[in-house]
Parts: sequence; C-alpha cells; structure tokens
Amino acid sequence: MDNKKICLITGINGQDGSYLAELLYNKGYEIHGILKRNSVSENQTYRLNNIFDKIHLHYGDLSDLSSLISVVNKIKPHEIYNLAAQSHVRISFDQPIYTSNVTGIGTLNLLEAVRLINPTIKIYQASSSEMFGNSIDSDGFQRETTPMNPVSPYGCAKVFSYNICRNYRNSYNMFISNGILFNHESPRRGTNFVTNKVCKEAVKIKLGLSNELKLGNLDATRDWGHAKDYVEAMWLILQQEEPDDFVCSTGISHSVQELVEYVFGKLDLDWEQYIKQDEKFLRPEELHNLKGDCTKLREKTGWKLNYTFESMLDEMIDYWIEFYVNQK
Ligand code: NAP
Ligand code: F7E
Repeated sequence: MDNKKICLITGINGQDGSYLAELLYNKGYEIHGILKRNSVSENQTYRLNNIFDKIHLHYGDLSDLSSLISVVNKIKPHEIYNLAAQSHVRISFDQPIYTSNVTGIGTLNLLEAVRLINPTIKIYQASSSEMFGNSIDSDGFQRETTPMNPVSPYGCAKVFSYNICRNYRNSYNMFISNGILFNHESPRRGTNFVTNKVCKEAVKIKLGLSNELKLGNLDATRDWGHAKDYVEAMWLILQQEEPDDFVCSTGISHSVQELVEYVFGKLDLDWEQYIKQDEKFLRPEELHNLKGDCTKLREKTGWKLNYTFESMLDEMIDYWIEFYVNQK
C-alpha cells in the first residue's frame, strides 16, 4: 500500500504556493494544486518551473464551490494549504467585492467542501498581519492576542476567513490552523509589492534601463522575512498535535525608506536622485507599522529563520541583475 501523504495547495502558482510545493515534494508528499483559468497559460506557472513535471494541477477556483468539491473528492488529500487569495492590499481598495468574494467567502467555500466530504482533512489557512490594522501592543509588537482592526478590504476579508476557520474548528471539531504571517518576500514576489518593485527598478536604473522609481508612502514600517522560511512554518503548524493559531514573523521592522536606502546603497546609487512620490501608490487608509512577536511559534514548533532582511534583499537584487544581464 502507498502511504504517501497527499496535499492540496490552493494558490500553488503564487509566491508561497511554489515554495511550499517544493518543500513538500522534498518531504515525500504527493502534490496537487488548483489553478484558475487564465487566457495566457504560458506565464501562469513560471514559478513552478522547478517541479512542474512532479506535481498535479487541476482547474479550480475558490469562488466556485463545485470545483472545490470535485477536486477534494477526487484526490482525497490529508492536508490542504489554503494560500489562494486576491492578495494585494492596494488593489483590494479598487476591487473590494471581488477581494471579499475570493479572499473571504472563498475560504468558506473550501471549509464547506471539506466539512461535507471529509472533515478529518487538516487545513492550513493563510492569515495575515494585515488583520491587525493599526493595533499594536504597548511593547510595539503584534501577537496572537492583539486585537484585530483591519484597515483595508483585504484585511477585512482575511479577518472573516480567520474567524470562520476558528468557528469551524470549534463547531465541527475540525483540524484547522491559522498562520498569521507577516510580510514575506523573495525573487518570486509579485513586482507590484514594494520589496520586489524596489529591487527590480533599482537594478534597471543601475543598468541604464530606467531613470526614476515612483513610490507611495516611504514612512510605513514592515516586518519582512523570506518566503522560503515562512512556508516551513506553514508545514510545522499542520504537524502539531492540536490545531491552533500562530504568528510568524522576524521581530525586526524597517521602513520603506530604509528598504530603498539598502537596495540603492548596495548598487552604489544615491536613492534621493531617483525616487519620486506618486499618489497612485498611496492607500485610502494606511497600515503604519508592523512588527510581530512569534514566541509561540518558535517555542511550540522549533521554527527558525535562515534569512535576514539583508540576505533576502541581496538574493532579490542578484536575481534581477542576472535577469537583465542575460536578457541583453
Ligand atoms: P500571491 O503570490 O498573490 O499568490 C496568490 C495565489 O492565489 C496565486 O496562485 C493566484 O493565482 C491564486 N488565486 C487568486 N485568486 C484565486 C481564485 N479565485 N481561485 C484560486 N486561486 C486563486 O500570494 P502569496 O504572497 O503567495 O501569499 C499566499 C497567501 O498568503 C495569500 O492568501 C496571501 O493573502 C497570504 N499572505 C501573504 C503574505 C505575504 O507577505 N506574502 C503575508 C500574509 C498572508 P493566479 O496567480 O493564477 O491569479
Ligand atoms: O506594501 C508601501 C505600502 O504592497 C508594503 C501582502 O503580501 O503583506 C503584503 O501587504 C508597504 C505599504 O505589502 C509602494 O503603502 C510604498 O505600507 O509590499 P506591499 P503590504 O501592503 O504590507 C501583508 C502581510 C499581506 O498579507 C498582503 O497579502 O509599502 N509602499 N510605495 C508601497 N507598496 C506598494 N505595493 N507599491 C509602492 O509603490
């Protein structure tokens, strides 16, 4: 009999989904993922290039309950990692209803599919530090007990998902855990998120391919870690004896300006010559400061960081240098 663990990853072609698929493949899992239909299928799976022929992809969409029922019924997973979302905070102000339907109600669709088919399947829910909004404990950190006051449609949708997961866990005795992850980045990060936007555009300026970078708020601070470290936390969270909720963070925060200074400095560029402010990148309501305390995760699971803020950005800068130099 084949004892291979089977997992289903929603959002498998996203930043985190692709790293998680690689991690779980190396741990011996049979990997399945859902992919939503896109008119340009060529680019949709580029993050999965390393393992494309070793995984199983199924068409599915979090907003389509019937597709979730079909795939859960067909593959009979032991673990589901729900990473699919409209995950961009600024865009959630432009598309609040779509974001709520996918990032909020989409989670409920998945929970219902699992409850109806096999409620013993373990579920990881990709919760977010964006749920805290501007709540901060008196010591400057956010942790599992910090009140949630979201300041974006994305944050509101994630709070719904977080709460409905806890409600299903308590009501139906299901194994559902929330990872409350702070910002995490990598060369696979979408280039409309600030870290990869800054790395990509600074490299273009260095190579003479551009001469300015338009940004929004430089004063906000974030607790930035590397996605590779954070997918390890997702797996550890589902290996615990009991379902629970965990903050995952580095405990160190930097402002957007510090991020810019580091990246431009690394490339021997004077950032003040190139940065322009553009209102287009401001949010109607900003989340000002994020810094997480992940003591519970470290103590209960032994999770450790392998990357620093600097080594993560160095990897991202090197990725873009190689990308543009090879393209020339
Ligand atoms: P990402 O790169 O934006 O990936 C999102 C994934 O969801 C993509 O694979 C996307 O597919 C898929 N997706 C979007 N709408 C869908 C739908 N209706 N049905 C099925 N799939 C859909 O995000 P990420 O950075 O990997 O983050 C993973 C999860 O963690 C997300 O839920 C995000 O909100 C959450 N999170 C992220 C961070 C962070 O800092 N990265 C922090 C906390 C929480 P397409 O690309 O084909 O559209
Ligand atoms: O913005 C500021 C912006 O879009 C970070 C998502 O993964 O993490 C992510 O959400 C900060 C904000 O990430 C630009 O105002 C300045 O203060 O990279 P971001 P985010 O909004 O923190 C959380 C935890 C998630 O869960 C989300 O899914 O940078 N900023 N200028 C800018 N941001 C962007 N995108 N673009 C700018 O030009």
